[in-house]
Amino acid sequence: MSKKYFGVFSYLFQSYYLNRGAFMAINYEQTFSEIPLAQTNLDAYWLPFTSNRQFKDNPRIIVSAEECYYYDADGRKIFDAMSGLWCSGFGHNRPEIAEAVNQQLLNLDYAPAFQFAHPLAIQLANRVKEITPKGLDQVFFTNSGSESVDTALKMARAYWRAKGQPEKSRLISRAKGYHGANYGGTSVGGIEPNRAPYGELMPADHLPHTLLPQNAFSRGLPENGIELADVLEELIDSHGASHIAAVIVEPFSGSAGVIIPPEGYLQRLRQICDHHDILLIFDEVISGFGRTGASFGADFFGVVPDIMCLAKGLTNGAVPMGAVVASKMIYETFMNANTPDHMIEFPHGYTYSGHPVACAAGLAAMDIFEKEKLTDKAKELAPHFEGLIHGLKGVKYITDIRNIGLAGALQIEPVSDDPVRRPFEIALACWEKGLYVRWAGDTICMSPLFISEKDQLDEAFNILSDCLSRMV
Ligand code: PXG
Ligand code: PLP
Repeated sequence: MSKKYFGVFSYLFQSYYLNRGAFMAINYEQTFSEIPLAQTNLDAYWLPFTSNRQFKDNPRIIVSAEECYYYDADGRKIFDAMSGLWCSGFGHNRPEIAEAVNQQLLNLDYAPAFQFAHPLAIQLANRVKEITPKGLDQVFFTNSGSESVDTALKMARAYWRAKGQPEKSRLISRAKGYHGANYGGTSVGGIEPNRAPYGELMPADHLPHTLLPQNAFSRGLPENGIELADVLEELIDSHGASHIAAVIVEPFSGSAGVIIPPEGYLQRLRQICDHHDILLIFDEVISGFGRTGASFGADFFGVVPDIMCLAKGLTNGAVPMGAVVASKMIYETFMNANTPDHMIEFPHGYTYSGHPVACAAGLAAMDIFEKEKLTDKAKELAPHFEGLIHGLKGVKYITDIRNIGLAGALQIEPVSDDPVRRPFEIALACWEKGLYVRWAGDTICMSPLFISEKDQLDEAFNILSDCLSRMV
């Protein structure tokens, strides 16, 4: 074996053995000694949602994690102020999840998802039903948020067909919404750069976003803009309610930079949907499982949708998994559609829907979520986070600051006509100083872990503030 390949294998081998037990001490020096060889082999890897050329010139390689920290290939300890990608709020490398996954792999690695079930999928469906708002009773498993969204859109359209109203097929979403990267989600998505490269997508109408200048620097829910929900009435007037299947929105927009709906806005959408017999879908991939300081965005805002999309926190990000939770009315409509019992009511699903290993991770994550009352933890920490993020008001180039629960964003003034450059430079400067924040469009986003300590957040904001002050 050539030295180069030996180096890579030896690194992988060492990382595996050094990381396999969360209780084992991590020997960083040894782990990282072979990393530079791994870095030379980046060619084959096409990274998702990444500036690949810049990355390959200056790779950021994360090799291990523990609680609220990442460790990179140079042995640096980095505070994770993003819960990975909004998904690992309960703490990295939870031994309970690792143990459950390990046991499951030794007991039942895979079971066919179509026409068969296994006990953990049934248990997890019941757990998700219990934890989600009353009225959302039927749980359909997917492998990601993107699959949850495409599942929900197909479910909504098939629901109206099952009811004998096939013309109710149009979908309405919102500008600046993010609904994953699959075809349906890209079509209803409202972040233009994510749509532009693909030409014609599925037809969808977009409500206006709720990012109003008069709401800049609101703490929590902004006051102005409830009337923006009434644009839904205009879309209904132009298409006719009899042609509209569903409205899909995030309770708060995460990816576009934590855009929070004004007071009463989601209630108004719910009223309009009820009045015109249109389904309301909440995409809670980010807002679910405690991020707002309530269990779900639906609980935070006091609005229950007909269908909810979940992922991320369901397994604490440890194993890919998503779920769609629908009302009994929707499920019963499929069941009562007058087809013989041996016919498939909803011809949809994935090889790995309800995968046994993902279910094991999900059940362990739900145990942690409930036993450690992590929603309460997020709620308790949220005012401290709010104080810190709004403490940056007045710093140059920050044109808005928004927050909800343990999610927040800084809006950064563009450099001439390039809105991305400055957030990118700020986040890279933070990374160099041991802090991971996310740069997305013209924003810097933060979504710290629920188990973060106040002094860890204080330190993170010191670094951020220092990096912001050095920007030219
Ligand atoms: N819906 C919403 C509301 C999301 O936030 C998805 C669907 C898609 O989930 P998957 O698991 O297919 O990625 C998401 C995912 C970011 C960022 O920093 C956001 C997401 C994913 C990665 C990065 O804005 N959201
Ligand atoms: N493409 C082909 C050729 C397949 O056979 C399948 C599944 O059987 C898929 C795509 C979908 O894969 P998945 O079920 O993992 O989403």
